[in-house]
Amino acid sequence: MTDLVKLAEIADTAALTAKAMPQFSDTQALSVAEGYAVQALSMQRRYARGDRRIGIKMGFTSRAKQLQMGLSDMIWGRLTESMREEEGGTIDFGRYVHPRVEPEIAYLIRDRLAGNVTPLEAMNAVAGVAPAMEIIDSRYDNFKFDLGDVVADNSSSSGFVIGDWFAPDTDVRNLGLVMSINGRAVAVGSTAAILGNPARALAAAARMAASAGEVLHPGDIVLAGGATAAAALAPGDHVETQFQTLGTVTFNVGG
Ligand code: OOG
Ligand code: MG
Repeated sequence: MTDLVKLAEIADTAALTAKAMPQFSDTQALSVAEGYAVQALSMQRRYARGDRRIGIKMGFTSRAKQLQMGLSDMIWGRLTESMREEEGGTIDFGRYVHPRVEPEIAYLIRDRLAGNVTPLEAMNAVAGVAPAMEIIDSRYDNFKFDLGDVVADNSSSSGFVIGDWFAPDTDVRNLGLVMSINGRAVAVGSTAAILGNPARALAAAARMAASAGEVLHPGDIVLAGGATAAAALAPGDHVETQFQTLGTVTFNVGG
């Protein structure tokens, strides 16, 4: 029998020490359900050290992300306080294994959301929307994994940067965006790449989290998923994403 508690400890240690680990599926395949069980157990270890869950991130909500990673099922992970990086600030490269960045849309929850809701119902429970970037970091060697692996690794959740908050009725269905590193465009796309409308990812977050008995609480953040493929980060990088009508989100990578 697969020792899920042991795998959770391995995943937690890899994230805590920023050291890559072999894929779990190299030795024994994990089902997606087992992956979520490992994720929950490893996050319990993190919370026990004083970190706090502050939201949910969705993954593989765009074709660009699915194609880049070769996986096509939507996944979710837990965001914690310690993953929040300051907009315009400098991230510590040493906290990450092989980080990548991707443009996203963030939602701030105003009213409790649990279970099956429509995108419209989900939008009506929101206090604000913001342009954002997620800093993903697989803890697996070579950033390679199957579905069970990545879910067990908290869906590569590692860091995120959020720009200015806008009113909840701000139209973010189809906004052009350009992500640049050191002034060179590395990804160009639209928020429409996120399930045709990022509000669908918000509804999916409420639904998928509920399958683990979790609800979206007032004050929680939801990341809707990368709109484009992710780009690798290196020490010294300056990262900037311009979002049509929502302004710019930036951060630097420390050496
Ligand atoms: C998995 C996480 C996917 C997204 O926005 O699609 C994700 C990964 O690509 O490492 O965060
Ligand atoms: Mg993402």
